[in-house]
Amino acid sequence: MSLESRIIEAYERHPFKPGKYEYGTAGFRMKSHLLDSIMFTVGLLACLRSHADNGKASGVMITASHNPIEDNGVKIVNQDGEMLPQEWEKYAIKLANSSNGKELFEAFSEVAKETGNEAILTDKSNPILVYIGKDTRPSSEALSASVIDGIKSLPNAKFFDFGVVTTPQLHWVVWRGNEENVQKTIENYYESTARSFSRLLDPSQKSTSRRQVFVDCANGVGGATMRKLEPHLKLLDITLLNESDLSLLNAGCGAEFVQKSRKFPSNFDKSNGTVISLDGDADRVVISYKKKDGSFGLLDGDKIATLFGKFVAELFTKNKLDCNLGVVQTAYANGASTKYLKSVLNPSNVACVATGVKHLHHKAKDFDVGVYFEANGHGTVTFTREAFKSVQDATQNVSDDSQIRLRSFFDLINPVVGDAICDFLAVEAVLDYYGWDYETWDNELYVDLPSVQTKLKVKDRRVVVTTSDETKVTSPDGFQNKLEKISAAYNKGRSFVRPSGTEDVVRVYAEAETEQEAKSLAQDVLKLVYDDLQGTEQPPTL
Ligand code: G16
Repeated sequence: MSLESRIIEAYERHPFKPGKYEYGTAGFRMKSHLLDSIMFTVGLLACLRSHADNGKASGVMITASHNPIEDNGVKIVNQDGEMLPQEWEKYAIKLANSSNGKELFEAFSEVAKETGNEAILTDKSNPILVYIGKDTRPSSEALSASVIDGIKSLPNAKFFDFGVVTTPQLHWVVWRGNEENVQKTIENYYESTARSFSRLLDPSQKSTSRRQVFVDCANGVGGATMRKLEPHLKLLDITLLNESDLSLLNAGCGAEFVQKSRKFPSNFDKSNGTVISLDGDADRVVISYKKKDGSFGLLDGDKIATLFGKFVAELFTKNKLDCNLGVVQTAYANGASTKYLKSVLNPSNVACVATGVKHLHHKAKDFDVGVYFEANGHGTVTFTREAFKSVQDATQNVSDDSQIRLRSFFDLINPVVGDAICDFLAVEAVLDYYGWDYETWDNELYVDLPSVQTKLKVKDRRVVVTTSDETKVTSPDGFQNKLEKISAAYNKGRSFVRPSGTEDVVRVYAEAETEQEAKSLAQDVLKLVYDDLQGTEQPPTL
């Protein structure tokens, strides 16, 4: 059978649902019943990525992360373990919007030709390999089967199904497997993570004491991973919360809930002090704790970025290593964190880009070592091969703890994608290094300006157009002026609005000198959004 007939026949089993599908902030994401045909086309595109790299594995992760249970989504993992290159997103969109098999085959052929992969259309000997992972949502199994159907329509394509894994685990096996030219197992991920963590926390390997931690798994896929990793983490005494009740996925728990609502996750007894919250697919982490005065404290992505930045800068200096260190944030970064970073780094090494880890990751790679975090806890540390080599060279004849720590930090961090588990383990070890508790960490570097994040449904969120760093609205006309006037009425007032890339809402951010002012500013901006952007629900009362 010709390739054309194979694709047409197989695509018939995955009927296209009319719509206009976009590869958004985090891939394709929507109500799960709309995704069947899209998954099939993603299988094809992942094959093209692998083909473009002589059969190195690409990856497909099925998850909708922080979204509600009825949603699902898919992200394509590049052969280097990072996200799909942005210049390929238009190809993903083109395939996903093909309304029948003939159109899909034509689109596939055009993309193959345009990307120099014409041989995939005729030659059956070129190797193609795709790794697949999925979260625990009820719709994920069938959607994963649709991806596999897409892959199977190419006669020589092979795939390996890793089953239920976190998003960062799938990125890790793609990255490390291709780098070392062997297929990695998820067991390798556990061993490597636990080994580097134990050396980072306890370089002399003499400790017998265990740090107590509570981990809120958002009832997402991180629960299963933490359960398997836990026996390897001998220096931690871990209690898992919200581990696997799918009916409560991301509901009242998890990083998104804790960061946006400024509340402890459900099932956490605050007399225990501190809780680490993962999001639904374990690529984000925030920490909440009870302050000495009894109030709620949040340690978000900005706090993690500044902690990691400080640690790396100091250990590089201590080990006499030179490094161009940069930190990348988004408009959501608390103004106080940006001010602090600009005071300790060259201000041009503190960048602000649009929301979406793909933008931060890309920018971070401009630096030898790039620390990037969204305030919502999504982030990691990237480093060049040269920077990693200089760390390896400097720590070859390991003679002191700081050398072991520096090396272990770079071994633990997952440089290809934000990994909530590696990030929180690194936080635990770095805090131990400084001898800080969570509250000391919170107050030591800078104190957050009070801020509020909220959202509103409007008639069409796409009418909102912003500047590339999302700090200002450029359309509709006059909206930005009104926003600035409202913000100027508050001490240290700053606010912005942007259309979400993962939900059908406009997001609102506001910060000001006091909590009261931040809330009031957010309330005023919500009203402006409601009035000027045709809100379709009443603004929440903050
Ligand atoms: C995704 C993206 C993040 C982004 C978040 C919210 O996270 O990967 O970079 O911050 O959505 O995006 P938006 O405000 O555009 O809806 P996740 O964890 O849901 O994959």
